[in-house]
Amino acid sequence: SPASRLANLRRHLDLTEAVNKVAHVNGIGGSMKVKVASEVSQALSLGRAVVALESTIISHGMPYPQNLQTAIEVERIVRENGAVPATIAILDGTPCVGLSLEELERLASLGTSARKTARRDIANVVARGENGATTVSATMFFASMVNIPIFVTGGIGGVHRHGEHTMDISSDLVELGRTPVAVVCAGVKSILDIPRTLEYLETQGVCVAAYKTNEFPAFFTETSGCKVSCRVDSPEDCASIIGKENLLFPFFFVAHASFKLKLGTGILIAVPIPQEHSTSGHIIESAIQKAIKEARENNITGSAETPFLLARLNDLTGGASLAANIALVKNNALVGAKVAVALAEKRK
Ligand code: PSU
Ligand code: MN
Repeated sequence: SPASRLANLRRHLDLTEAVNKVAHVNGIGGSMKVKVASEVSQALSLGRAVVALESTIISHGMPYPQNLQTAIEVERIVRENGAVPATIAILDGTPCVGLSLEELERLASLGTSARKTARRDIANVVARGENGATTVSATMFFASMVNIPIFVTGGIGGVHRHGEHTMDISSDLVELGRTPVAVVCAGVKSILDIPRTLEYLETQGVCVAAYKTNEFPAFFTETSGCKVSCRVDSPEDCASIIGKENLLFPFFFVAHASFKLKLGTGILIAVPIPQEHSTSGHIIESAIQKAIKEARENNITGSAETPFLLARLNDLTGGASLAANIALVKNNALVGAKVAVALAEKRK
């Protein structure tokens, strides 16, 4: 009908305006630019499914060229399942939402010479015009800024072992407590203290949902011995929780706004590694013990610790940990894209 066409057009215009506005946001020293790829801003303006992806996993999480291959594969899986991928990174000081192939290549070959950028580093990297690979916390920040409700990664940061003494708790956990984005991951690695990580997420008010299981997965293995309070069994199930919990697209859902909970927190959707890739879990556990010992002996702490452990783990397992890592990220991309599509369906 003409009325519904008009409503659709208005919705489109409102959102286009909202997305374009994001192009200039107030930052340090006045305003700063955020570059949103046209494919991404178009999908957002039409209310289509978009999946955000982080970039520290590319620069610091995997070696070249597997990092580039994986980044490309993950984007392809997202597309094949009906969503638009938006890899997020800071290039020459400009936060970018959605990277071209050339930009992906650049980031992948920069590797660890790109700066690992968590929330605390964003202003610094932007001010200095540096290249920043965004961690889960910084990626959530930008995804939320442009209204992308869902983000896929491999593993998130957590409470480090002995974190009760060092206070090394990843800013990813605090971000989940204050930014309304759903994060799909394969749990956290046992390089971290998993029970304390879950306690901290509870303190932050974060819903931790395990996908088709009652247990929180431990990245390389399907189980961690820790139960979660929420089990989800389908993409639609995930979408209904995300839709209840967070305010999506306030621009045209004004009438519905009062029915949303507007909790303002993120949601963690933990998807276990596919069974056929989890067999090497026990080999990996002994390598983890060794890598942690080496980190202590070499006094590697703070933001350097996670990249160090990931690289050592890969060496010590003869590449097995990398293969498992790649397999689970791809699986997360599949699930995340389906959740994004289910969310977009709900908005129609
Ligand atoms: N865990 C992984 N792979 C990764 C990371 C964590 O299995 O690449 C990266 C993510 O970008 C995550 C960050 O957000 O490390 C956490 O770092 P830290 O522990 O310094 O907060
Ligand atoms: Mn840390």
